[in-house]
Amino acid sequence: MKSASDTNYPGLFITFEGGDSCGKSTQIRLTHRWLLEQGIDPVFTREPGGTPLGEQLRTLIIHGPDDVDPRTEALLYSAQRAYHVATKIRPALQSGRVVLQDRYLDSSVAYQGAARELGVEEIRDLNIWATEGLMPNVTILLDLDPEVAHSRRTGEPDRLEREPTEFQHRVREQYHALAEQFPDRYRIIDASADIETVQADIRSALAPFVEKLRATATGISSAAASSAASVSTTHQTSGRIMSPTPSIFEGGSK
Ligand code: ATM
Repeated sequence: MKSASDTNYPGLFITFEGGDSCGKSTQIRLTHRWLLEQGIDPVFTREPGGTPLGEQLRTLIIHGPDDVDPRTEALLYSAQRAYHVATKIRPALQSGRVVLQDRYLDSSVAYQGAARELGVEEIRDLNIWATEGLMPNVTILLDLDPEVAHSRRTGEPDRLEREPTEFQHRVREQYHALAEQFPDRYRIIDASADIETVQADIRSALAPFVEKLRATATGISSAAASSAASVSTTHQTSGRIMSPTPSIFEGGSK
């Protein structure tokens, strides 16, 4: 078992969190584009999902039967996460890649631990076991009042979106508690602003991490695409290996 909070890897692990309909998918895509423009080619992935097995579990969890009980749900989330970490996230971080991820362990703490009332500590411990303690370097929290989020929602609600607004309030409160507990890791972004403002705030929050990456990894090209053309093999710099091959969305489409 690795330590309870493992950030001891050469890569950079960025996660996005937030309640339903907070604009997360749009913002993470814009962030992906920005990173590519910076010459950083991230592994772009998501939970639930991120692997073929994870995507199958995603369908089962989100669109599965209504009688899936909270403990089963929590175990399915942690199972897909264990596999995702073991086969994709940890190897990428160990090889020096940047991982840009839509939701991680904190989603389980907020949704299953707090909102489903299974216990924040129990769910945290379950997921630390599942991931051997692998933690992000930075977590972007897109913070939005659940009432505002509800008014933004379009289309048929899925199983979790059918939960009452009270459920979403518990999710939000738990995210705030996590942000307070881990101020070094969390960056709270006001998601009620327009898309451009939210994206600008995210970029400002991530800029120091990108700067640090630049400082330790020489040879990052101005664009990942030109990197692909100009570098024939992966190159290691100060413990970070920047892949020369730009990946598109490696976690399946949303
Ligand atoms: P996205 O819509 O952000 O892809 O997330 C799918 C749902 O999965 C989301 N709720 N809704 N609707 C949050 C939920 N979820 C959990 O409940 N626990 C978890 O660990 C994860 C990763 C997601």
